[in-house]
This record gives sequence, C-alpha cells and structure tokens, in this order.
Amino acid sequence: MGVRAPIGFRQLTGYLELSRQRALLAALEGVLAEAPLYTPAMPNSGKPLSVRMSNCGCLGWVTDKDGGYRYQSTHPVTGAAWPAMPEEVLAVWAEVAGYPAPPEACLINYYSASARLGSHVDADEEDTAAPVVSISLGDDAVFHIGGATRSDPKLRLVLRSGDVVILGGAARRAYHGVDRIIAGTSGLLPQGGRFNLTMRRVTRPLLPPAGPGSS
Ligand code: MD3
Ligand code: FE
Repeated sequence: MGVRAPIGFRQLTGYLELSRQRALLAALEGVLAEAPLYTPAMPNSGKPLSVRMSNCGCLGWVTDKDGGYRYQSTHPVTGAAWPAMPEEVLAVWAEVAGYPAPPEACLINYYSASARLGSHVDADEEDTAAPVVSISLGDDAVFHIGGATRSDPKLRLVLRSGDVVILGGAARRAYHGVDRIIAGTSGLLPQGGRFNLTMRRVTRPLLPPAGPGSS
C-alpha cells in the first residue's frame, strides 16, 4: 500500500515558469548580498547543520549553540536587520496561501550537493493557523513527509525547481525533511545546489482569518 500525504499538503509541480524562477533567483542574490548565508548550529551541542541559511522579512528563523531555535529580527552574524521580502516572493504567497495576512518570515535554505535536513517538525511559530509556503529553486531534492510522530510512515517525493508546496492543516505539524540533493539536475544555479524558500507567519494577525462560525 502506498503512503498518503497528510491532509493539507499540496505540491504545485512546475508552478513557477523558468522566467519567474530566474527573477526569484536574482531577487534572492540581492537579499544574500545584504544578509549572507551562515552555518547554523544545533542548540546545546553546537553541531553545525549541513544546510546554510539566511532570511528576509521582518523576522528570521535562526539556531545556534547558545540561543537555540528562535525567530529574531536580526542576522545572527552581522547583527543587521533582515532585508525586506522581495515582491517576487510575496507575490507567490498572495497567489497560493489563501491567508489574509502577509508572511513575516522567509527562511532561505541553501543545500550543496552533500547537504541534507533531518526529520523535524516546524513548531516555533505562534500562528499555527497560517500555512507555510515553500519555493524550490535549483537541483532536485528527495523530500519526505510523515505524520504527527517520528515513527509514522513517510511519503517520499522529489521537489524540483519551480515547485511550490503549501503546508496547511495537519501537514503543518507533520515530520518532514530532505534526504538528499540530486546534483546536476538543474541549470538554474550557476554554482549548483538548491535553494528552498519558506514563507511563514510567526505571530497571530490582529484580525484573525475568517473561519467556520465566524459569520
Ligand atoms: C512540512 N525545509 O525550512 S520545504 C524547513 O526543502 C524545511 O528546505 C525543507 O523543512 C526544504 O523547515 C522542506 C517543504 C516544507 C516546508 C515547511 C514545512 C514542508 C513542511 C512545515 C511543516 C510541514
Ligand atoms: Fe521544516
């Protein structure tokens, strides 16, 4: 029997055409010139992650040995405020999120050919009603998503350049990770590897979204 994706997982395969991927990449290079990729570290152990990270938007997700997982308004190495989220990124959220408030954080993950991201749950956001929207650029990634516990069966699928994934509902609380990058599968990044952008709402909006029973 096949493993089903959790409710609320939606992969829009090939959503972004090449011209739009290139425009997103150009905007991303501008962001990274101001907020360079850094090597995050695990809380307590200080073990470095293989994925390098940066952020844009008013808040950014960071992790280091002493401070642990958190959102903060400044780059952990330069101390500067995160750059604004580019309009090309905000446009994708506006098109697919189905959420009345804009994202506050956009985490930028960069995977070299040997990078991976172990199975985890994203649980540092206060606004759990908002979806997470992911954009993949560059080489293919083997991604997995399971359920609410680490031992739930996992669905494995490939995320390709131009794919947009929307994580809402139960999927928002599911274990997930990146098993590996398939090097040489995209010509988008001159240096190879893969960028993943995840737009997130961190705080609850002042006006909560309309829901069942709200009229
Ligand atoms: C499922 N990023 O940044 S994107 C992350 O490809 C993260 O870089 C992966 O996991 C990457 O936290 C996966 C798809 C994704 C993003 C956020 C999720 C899946 C998710 C949040 C909850 C559940
Ligand atoms: Fe995640």
